[in-house]
Amino acid sequence: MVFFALDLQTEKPNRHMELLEKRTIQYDRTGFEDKELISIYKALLKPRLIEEKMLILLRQGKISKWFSGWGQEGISVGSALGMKDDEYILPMHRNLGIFTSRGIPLNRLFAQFQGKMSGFTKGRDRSFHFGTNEYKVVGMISHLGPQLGIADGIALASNLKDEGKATIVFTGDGGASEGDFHEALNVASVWDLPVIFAIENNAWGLSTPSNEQFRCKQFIDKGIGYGMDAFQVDGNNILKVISTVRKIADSIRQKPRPFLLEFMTFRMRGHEEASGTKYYPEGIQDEWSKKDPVVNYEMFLRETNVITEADVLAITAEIKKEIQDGLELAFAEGKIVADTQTEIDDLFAPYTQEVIAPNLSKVSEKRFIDAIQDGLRQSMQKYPDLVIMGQDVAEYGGVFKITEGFVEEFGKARVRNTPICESAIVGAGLGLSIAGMKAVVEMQFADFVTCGFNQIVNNLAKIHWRWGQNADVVVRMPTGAGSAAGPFHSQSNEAWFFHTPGLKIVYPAFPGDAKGLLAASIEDPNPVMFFEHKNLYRSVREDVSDDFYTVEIGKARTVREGNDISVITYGMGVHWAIEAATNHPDISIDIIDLRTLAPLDTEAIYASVRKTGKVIVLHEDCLTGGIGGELVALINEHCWTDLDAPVKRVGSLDTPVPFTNTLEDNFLPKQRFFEALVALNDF
Ligand SMILES: Cc1ncc(C[n+]2csc(CCOP(=O)(O)OP(=O)(O)O)c2C)c(N)n1
Repeated sequence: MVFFALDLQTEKPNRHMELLEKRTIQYDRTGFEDKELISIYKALLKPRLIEEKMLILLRQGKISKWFSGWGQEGISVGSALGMKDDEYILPMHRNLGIFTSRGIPLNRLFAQFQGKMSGFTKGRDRSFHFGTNEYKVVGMISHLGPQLGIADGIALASNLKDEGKATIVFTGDGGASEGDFHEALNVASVWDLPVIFAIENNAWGLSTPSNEQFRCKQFIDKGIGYGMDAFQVDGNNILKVISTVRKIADSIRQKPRPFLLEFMTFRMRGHEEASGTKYYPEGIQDEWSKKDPVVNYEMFLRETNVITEADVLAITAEIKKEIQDGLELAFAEGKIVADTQTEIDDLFAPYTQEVIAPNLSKVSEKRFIDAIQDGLRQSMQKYPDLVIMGQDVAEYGGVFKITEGFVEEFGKARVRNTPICESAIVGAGLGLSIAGMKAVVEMQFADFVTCGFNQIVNNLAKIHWRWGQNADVVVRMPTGAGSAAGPFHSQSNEAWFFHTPGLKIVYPAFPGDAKGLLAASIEDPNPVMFFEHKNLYRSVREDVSDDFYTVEIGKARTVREGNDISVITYGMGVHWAIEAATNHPDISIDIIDLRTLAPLDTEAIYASVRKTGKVIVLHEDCLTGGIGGELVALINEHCWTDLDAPVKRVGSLDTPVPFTNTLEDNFLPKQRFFEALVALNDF
């Protein structure tokens, strides 16, 4: 039994006293000078020694959790050394060796593990869940698979800027079961993206063995299905890993395309330390310990006289000192003191919008849809780094024809038809942002956002708060009912995102606002969900400035002044309110069009309520859990002494959106709103 080279209780004996009797990994050192072989050894040994130390600290209760990479270091270190320093690596939870090989100072790494300020997430996220542009590392979120789509975006940026850079992204064999894996590989293949999809096949996903996870014999077989080349290598052979990654990266830098790279390996310890390894068959750890990547490599270097026993001891001592120094610094650092304002401020990348006023001497009548097209086109002209991605958006012009003619003007590289892969595409949008570009992602219908939901609420929304990376992505959401399109082409789902901190939500009701707010959303470096009611596309028109301009995000607008009742609403609700005001000239209605749901213009709401004392909060979304509930709560908290009647909430029925128009009319709140208005006026 050799796999515990270290006695975790006593910290003795040192692992170097327990080398294998016989080396089991064969190395080909062609092309590697002695000097490089030694520096590889140092890089390989470092994560092992860190892990030894972490396991001790864990047992001493000094750290709370540890995900082991023991036995898989060859993959992490070899991959990092195989890539160029200015190329992105997207690691997973067992890839300590990537972080160390990229030269991240250990005190910062340990501070990150301990939730200290000099880590990378201001104590907001744990372990390897962080990224750093300085070291070109984009860490994972717990959901595993979403990493893969982000790599697509980073690689797309390389192609668009003709940089000739490769990107490598990791997944485990278990994570490869997620839909994100399929989507990301598919997109990379169709778009010829220079991504190495590295699968660490360690045969277990937590406690689930491969035969309960997938039925393919080996992952490289999947390459054929995706139309990409695939290699399988012994992940425990560091030199093989380095030379393979180098070869593939070199090739895809010259001729961009994706590769699937399957690393065969084994996870020697539990999924995380607390979960143990009882499910492993008897003897399997002993068997794999003979293939230990660190011990074998060290034996090879000693057998070939590249290093001596004395070198090993000196190198070990040097790394241990570095670890100790790093730990001392991290432990000496005080705990983070919570500051609520900082926590809230860091949700978004700092940005002060400079509103560009419309040139009113040059206007023309535009439908809602024309205005959106205008805002999008002029933004494409203004920002050469802006990319539009969506299904059928290229030559076809999108199902609503908003991007008609865009390919001719901007080319197919920037107006990209996507496969039906919402998750990978939103992820790719984030990848573009990481690489310094801007993205507009069009959902063909807002309903389909469910397939990209995770990327939006967990990646776009949280990434700035977690590690300071902005997500410069606008997701366009053709939304709403009223055209007998049934339950899956009609939903209002803004409330899902309203509940998620870190997203801006814009929802215009008029062409002029739609154009200026879309342009403003694209200018904003933060993620924006941009809702466009489909039934407004061709039904409302007004004079709109022809030149580029923006409208302030976070500012409501009083559409009509009144003194009897406030109607606080947005989107289609604004038009119902105008209709009601026209039909009831006897009721003086103050109509507030919120225009932006997040951030919310609470002052405009309160000012209206204080004026009228009677309020209807109206939205097309279902009543329960809709944004109206939140608005009512705010009004009650802040304006209760001004109220002359209970605040009324009106929304759609709490059912899915029905297809046939009699049912749909019954579902929508318009009629109930008219009745509520009269009742409230009589109150
Ligand atoms: C979407 C999602 N489902 C489940 C989990 C819980 N989980 C975390 S790691 C893991 C196993 C992953 O296995 P694999 O991808 O093979 O990587 P390994 O841990 O073996 O390196 C599971 C089930 C998760 N983090 N995310």
